[in-house]
Amino acid sequence: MSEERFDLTVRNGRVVSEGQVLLADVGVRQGVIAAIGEGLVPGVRDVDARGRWVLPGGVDSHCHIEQFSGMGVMGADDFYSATVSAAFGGTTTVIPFAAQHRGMKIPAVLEDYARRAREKAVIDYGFHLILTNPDEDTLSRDLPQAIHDGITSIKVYMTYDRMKLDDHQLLDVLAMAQREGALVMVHAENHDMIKWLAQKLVDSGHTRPKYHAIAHDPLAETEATNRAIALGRLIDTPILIVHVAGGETVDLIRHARTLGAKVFAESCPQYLFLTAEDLDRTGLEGAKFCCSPPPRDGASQEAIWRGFQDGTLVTYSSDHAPYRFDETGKLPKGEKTTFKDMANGVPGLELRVPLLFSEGFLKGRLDIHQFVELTATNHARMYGIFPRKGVIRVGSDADLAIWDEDRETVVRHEMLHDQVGYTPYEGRLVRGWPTVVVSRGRIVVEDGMLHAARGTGKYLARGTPDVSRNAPAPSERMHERPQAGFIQSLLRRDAKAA
Ligand code: DUC
Ligand code: ZN
Ligand code: ZN
Repeated sequence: MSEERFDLTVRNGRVVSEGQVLLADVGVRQGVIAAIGEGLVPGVRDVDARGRWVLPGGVDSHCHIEQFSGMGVMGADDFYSATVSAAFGGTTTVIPFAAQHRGMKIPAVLEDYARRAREKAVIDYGFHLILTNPDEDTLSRDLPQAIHDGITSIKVYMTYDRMKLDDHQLLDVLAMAQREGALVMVHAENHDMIKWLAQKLVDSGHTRPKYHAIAHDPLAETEATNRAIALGRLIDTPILIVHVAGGETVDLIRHARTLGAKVFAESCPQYLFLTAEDLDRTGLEGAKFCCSPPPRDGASQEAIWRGFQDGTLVTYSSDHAPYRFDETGKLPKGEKTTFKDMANGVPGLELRVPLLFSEGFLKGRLDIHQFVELTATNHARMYGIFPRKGVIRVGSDADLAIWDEDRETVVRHEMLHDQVGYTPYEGRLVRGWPTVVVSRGRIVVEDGMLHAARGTGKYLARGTPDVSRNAPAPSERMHERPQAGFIQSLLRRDAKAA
């Protein structure tokens, strides 16, 4: 072993590394993990992690940062406040969205987000692209170029008037993703069911926040998810269903995977720790809990835990979409705001990992390896940044979070670092907290203090998503679709012509 000093040595921690727990030191040089072992030579900086967990820094692969919503509302956090907030909660990589709204050209959209993030981010980041206009030029030129530049995942919407793609367009996007090696993320809710119900509710004077959960009926989620899975299966292309909320949707995805469908899925803290009852608070308070799909009920929460436990759900993300409780966000029409007017979304970048550490790992619902996969490793694999991110391995970026499992925290918004002004988790007791957070070997947070400057996060040009590790296990229910080969030959012919 080299005797040359490390830049940083993290000593005597319980290091979680690729399915093992090691009582070991981690030595870091030039931002990269250079050694894992006992009795490593000192670092220029030595951090004592005795009695603490040393885990890969979290990767949050679904968050909206400094982004206009489909309704044209800007979120409360910019790339600085969002990434600071993420770092304080043990997350060292974020993958937010560069959002194309109708009429915008993709290269200009990407350039705009890249510039804003470059100036402000304190941790590393990539981008997914939100796609609303899959026309011929976009599919044949702009998207292949974006994918080549490291934007290797694309989010599409099946709902929202100004975002939604129809099934024909979804198939075009899936075929392009297959050709170019990208992953398609799907917001799956049936648009017409929601629109129809919402109109009936408003017409009959039911406008309070709790009716948001009624308009977004669980069946709207299940139907659209089923359809998205069928579209993916039709042309044998993987899809990832984002923000799964309902128990029936989890069951549907599990079933489709037993048939061999390449469907992957994500869920979020709001579907584990909130319910539709939270939307029924006094006055308009329930607006703070409004997101789409909405939180459901206790049975759905249990189904989501089961989905995380058995691998039906592969990533746990925040879907951080921070809208202030005022005219700029949740209450555009003040006291007269109806559930249809409110910006949809909840904050979660900072509390995402602490909530799962407390309620998942420390309460025995997940073991430490499942916890690490769900908060970091699976995101890195699914979005093409593994093994650079999401794992403690020699050669990987030194992105670490040192966790004190005994620390008890009562969540108060004042202790958080976002700009949204409230948290849906106010007053909750959380056990365990990341006391030191390291990004590429730099200590960015230590004992409640920030040590990173604006603009020090780096852009990650991502590689091809690797879905193989999270693919469904072979089962006797899997069956070949006899026509699948013929459909593939049609796609290959199109690819050649392109
Ligand atoms: N729903 C979305 O689709 N995006 C942002 C937040 C939300 O609630
Ligand atoms: Zn969405
Ligand atoms: Zn989202």
